[in-house]
Amino acid sequence: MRTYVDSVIAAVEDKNPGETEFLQAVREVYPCLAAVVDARPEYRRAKILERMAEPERVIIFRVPWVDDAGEVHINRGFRVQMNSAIGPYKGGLRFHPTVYLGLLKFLAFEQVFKNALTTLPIGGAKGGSDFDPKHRSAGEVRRFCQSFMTELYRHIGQFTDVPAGDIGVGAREIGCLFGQYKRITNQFSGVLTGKGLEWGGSAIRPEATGYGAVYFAQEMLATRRDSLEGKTCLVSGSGNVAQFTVEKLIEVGARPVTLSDSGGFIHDPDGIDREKLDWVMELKNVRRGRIRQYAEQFRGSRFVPAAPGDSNPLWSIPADCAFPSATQNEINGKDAANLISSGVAVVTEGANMPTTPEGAELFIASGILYGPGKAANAGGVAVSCLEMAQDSEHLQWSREQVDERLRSIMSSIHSKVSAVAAEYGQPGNYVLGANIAGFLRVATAMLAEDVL
Ligand code: NDP
Ligand code: 2IT
Repeated sequence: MRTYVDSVIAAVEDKNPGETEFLQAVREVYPCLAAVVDARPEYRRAKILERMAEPERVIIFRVPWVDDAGEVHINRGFRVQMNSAIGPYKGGLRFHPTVYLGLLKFLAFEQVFKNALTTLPIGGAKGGSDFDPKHRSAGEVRRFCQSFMTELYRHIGQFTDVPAGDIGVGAREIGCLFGQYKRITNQFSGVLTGKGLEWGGSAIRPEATGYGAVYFAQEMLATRRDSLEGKTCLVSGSGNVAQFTVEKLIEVGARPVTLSDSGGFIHDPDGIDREKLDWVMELKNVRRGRIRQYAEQFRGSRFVPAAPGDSNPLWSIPADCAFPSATQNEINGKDAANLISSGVAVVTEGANMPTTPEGAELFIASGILYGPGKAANAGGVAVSCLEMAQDSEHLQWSREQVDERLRSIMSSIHSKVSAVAAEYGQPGNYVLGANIAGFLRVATAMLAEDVL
């Protein structure tokens, strides 16, 4: 028999054809909510599930800019303002050629639940552009960012919508975007997070997603009286999240052995130590090079180029823990099976939805510790909200203060998600716990605000 949740999902599918990742995210979250909506008819009457799958507002705009050779380019800009029930819209901007509406709707949808889990007052949004910053000069990136903000500025604000970084948007891009916002509005406000320390940023914001993912893994391991010390860890990506995941792993005595980018991955069985990580940070953040150069630099490591196939050999390397930190759907069913059979006991998602539905099902069924992105990578947006708090009071907190709050937020997320999973009869199922806990907070606010 078709259930109420099935019929909501079918309606979302009908209404959003071709939005593959958005539909994947809805199909992952909504079945977890069946018991909740069955027990609480008021959610069904108010059509909370139907509303949550429809963005409050989507802005799509033209972004014209001129390259170094004088050629005009037209990109498409987006902001998906998904849900403001518990706070101003909040979520990153992604600049990547794969960006389209369906991708940003998935990210905005996930962000709503994630932000609710942080315990802080932030709604959910995501935005970006199909602009590819790779191989573009600093001047081209600046001109693109200025053009992008020249339209976006009228839709955002410190009490309305506060964007931040995501793939392809780091400190350099946030700087250009902030400079243009200030120039147009004549306001120095907390309209963006991820700002530099000297101009309204927060300590630990660059580190927060990676550190938070490691803190979440520690919380999960602690339930089995275990720790990260001495554990071999697979990390994918080599951008913001991957770099600070590796930094924290080194600090807690674990042994990260891989990093990747879209060209392939490196495996360093001796472990990526502090000195090697500093080299990677310089390579990626200053020289903007490729991860394959690592294998030319450090003896004993090897580079495996990305190749089409039914699995990624990165996930077949024997290890104790995996921290996928590159992009969506980077672990498929076969990869998940390989990870489980080679003995991985912990998977902590630094990226958003890095595991396909088949992979996630295998992780859950296997009983390993599996921390889904909306819980495990919430440290980034949580510290973004702490940046908003500091901007509002025109003060700056110390590194120690912010790190302490980040630890305590990750611990609260872990306790809440565990408790809710147990309450709904599936102890240890962090996917179920995260989806229900995030939903309950937003749904309660939506009912109370009663916007009809
Ligand atoms: P960066 O742009 O700093 O790094 C992204 C990394 O992932 C790069 O190494 C990039 O390689 C690789 N990558 C990106 N797309 C692909 C792809 N299609 N195939 C293979 N590799 C790819 O981004 P972040 O580190 O900020 O983001 C990584 C993940 O973490 C994303 O899923 C993001 O949504 C998520 N996240 C980020 C947060 C943040 O605070 N920044 C917070 C929470 C989640 P290449 O350079 O070759 O493209
Ligand atoms: O996916 C995410 O949580 C982010 N890219 C960070 C969002 C933010 O507003 O800090």
